[in-house]
Amino acid sequence: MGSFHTELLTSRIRGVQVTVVNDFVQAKSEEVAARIGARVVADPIEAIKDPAVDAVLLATPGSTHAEQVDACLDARKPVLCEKPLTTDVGSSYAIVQKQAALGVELIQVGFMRRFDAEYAALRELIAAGGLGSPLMVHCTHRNPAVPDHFNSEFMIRDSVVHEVDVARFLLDEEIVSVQVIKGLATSVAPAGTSDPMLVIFEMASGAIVTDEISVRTGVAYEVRTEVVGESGSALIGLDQNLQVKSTDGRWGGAITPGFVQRFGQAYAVELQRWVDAAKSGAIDGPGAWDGYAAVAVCEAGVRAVNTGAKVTVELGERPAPTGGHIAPDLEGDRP
Ligand code: ISE
Repeated sequence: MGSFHTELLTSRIRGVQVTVVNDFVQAKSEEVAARIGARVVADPIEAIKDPAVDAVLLATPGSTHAEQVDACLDARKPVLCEKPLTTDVGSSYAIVQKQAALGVELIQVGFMRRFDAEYAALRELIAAGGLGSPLMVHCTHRNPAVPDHFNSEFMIRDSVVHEVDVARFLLDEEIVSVQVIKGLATSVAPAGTSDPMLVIFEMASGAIVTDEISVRTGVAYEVRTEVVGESGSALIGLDQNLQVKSTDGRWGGAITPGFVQRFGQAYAVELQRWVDAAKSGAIDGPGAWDGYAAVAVCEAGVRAVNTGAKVTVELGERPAPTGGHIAPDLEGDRP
């Protein structure tokens, strides 16, 4: 993801220059830096503190996020942190509190689906009352293939986390409990991995969200969401690419192979808006609280997988929004 974002920042995003690259695989950072004319800084905290860095994009392993996001707060630099915010609820909440105490909003979490045109339109429709009160949301999340380390727990933390954020984004309320139903596993899943699973969220209003998560279908990247309201329903993610009808009497269309093809444009919108906001020391997207809530729901989801029980989501108190900005130390000669 780091080199994917670097590529995007360099080729498609206006008003930004990648000045410093860090990766725990040194050869990788050297290769990426050489391609885009950036400098390698071998230590991640030094890279964050580097004077040539005004804002930080973290696509490092989740287990390093707590320390690195903390360093961004200390340096008062806007940070776009790929999910998860951190790998445990305690450190995520500590970050929420630290940011609130600083009176700023510097942390954005990389839930790119919020920047997808279909998800944005669906949220607007719901907010405008176009479906009446939402009662149910049905999500389908299918990946064609994943590596073997994708066990049931990883499927919750890495894949279902997207529907956690989608549910909160679309319905604008918190998830209060999680339940996971494991059925018959596909024969291609490693022993002990429940693939597919049906995950059920209960929202604060009582609305229900279902999520079918399947990560080894061997077919395509399929992400669909249907919202059922009191006065209508709406569906996105039909994957209607080019449809072809030919003289041999056949018709068909291309399927979407992966998340880059499905959400590539959403990533570009996410990065452009983040860069624009970072110039005034702000964010423009899901913040630290959203990242923390997602970690808390996934934690409950993992307990639900392991126990078979319906698990309540416990959230700490939400700090009042500060809306504080930090004027970044932009040098005039950089874009
Ligand atoms: C991956 O990390 C993603 O973010 C993809 O969007 C998701 O479909 C996949 O399941 C995750 O592993």
